[in-house]
Amino acid sequence: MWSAAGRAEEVLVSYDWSEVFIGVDAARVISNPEEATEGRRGWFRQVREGLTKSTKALQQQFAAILFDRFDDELWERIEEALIYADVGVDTTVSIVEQLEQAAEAGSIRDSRELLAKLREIAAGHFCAKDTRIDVAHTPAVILMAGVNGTGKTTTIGKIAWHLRELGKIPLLVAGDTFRAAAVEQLVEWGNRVGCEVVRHERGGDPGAVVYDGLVAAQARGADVVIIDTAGRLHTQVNLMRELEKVVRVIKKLVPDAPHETLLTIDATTGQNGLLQARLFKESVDVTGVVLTKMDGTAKGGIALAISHELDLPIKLIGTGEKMDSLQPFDPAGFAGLLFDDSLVRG
Ligand SMILES: Nc1nc2c(ncn2[C@@H]2O[C@H](COP(=O)(O)OP(=O)(O)O)[C@@H](O)[C@H]2O)c(=O)[nH]1
Ligand SMILES: [Mg+2]
Repeated sequence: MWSAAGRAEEVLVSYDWSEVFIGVDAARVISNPEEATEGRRGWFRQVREGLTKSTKALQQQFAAILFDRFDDELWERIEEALIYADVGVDTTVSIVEQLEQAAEAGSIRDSRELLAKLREIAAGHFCAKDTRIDVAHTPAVILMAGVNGTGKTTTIGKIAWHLRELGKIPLLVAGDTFRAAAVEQLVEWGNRVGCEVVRHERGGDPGAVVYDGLVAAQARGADVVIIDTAGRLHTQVNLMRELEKVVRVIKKLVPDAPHETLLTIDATTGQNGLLQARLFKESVDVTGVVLTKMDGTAKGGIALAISHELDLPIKLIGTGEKMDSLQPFDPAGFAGLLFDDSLVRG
């Protein structure tokens, strides 16, 4: 799907949104070819832009490092820089250990080679599971989970838009019945994308609306059902029970579903996002993470911590509030941009 190598400027990225999904026929892509080309170029530019704050912060950290000797002080400085970027202690220690071993083995001679090795090792720390989204079912069911404000509803709108572009018929289910505004927001996205939204009155039972949504999808031949859920954090236990109940309702109608349970994590919350992911993982079978608000954080390293420490693939990253501010995730491409050559001079 991707090829990414060497210096950031040389990273070759080619992708097609039909390759982001399992079960989407590339021949059905309805965007015009010029737009598709723009999309390919767009990944590199958008993710780099999204990582601007992270890169700047890392540049400052790396500027203070002298690369004249590969000694303990150097490894400590690099460790500090990675932890500062929210790569997480465990992941940082593992990466720097491998870097040290590579240096001892004589495969790193200067700062540029060190950075190239860092990119390679970091990319290898991302969870190796499939980053694609499985919609190869009729209907395919995607459950969206995550704490309030992390970007569930927005991400649903963005995914639905891409699916529509690819000729699929999405149907959205307003399972966050707790907040009236949440239902309105989903309905608005449905209007923008041009797809149906199944909703109940505010305060209703999420299980009931999910049930109705799946029945409607089957009756009307929708291809992909995307279910929004509530994310109240102050009632953690209730929230998890509610999610588990939603999953049980889904299984009654579509036994092998949900085919994807995507967890949205707000990248600006740093290590807190890691704690949230742990909690959700205990209750539901999370198949992947959508890391949102990448554009608003200097802590882009959190992507590594989440993926490595929780063994969860990051499937998408949010780089803004617009319809097309959603990007597929590529471990090598991402590591290439996070640790690009601007971190060292000369
Ligand atoms: N900058 C930025 N804002 C985002 C992104 N994703 C979501 N948002 C914004 O974050 C806020 C909360 O998003 P929402 O989808 O309502 O979160 P939910 O409560 O989990 O459904 C909204 O103002 C969104 O526009 C992103 O990738 N980047
Ligand atoms: Mg919402």
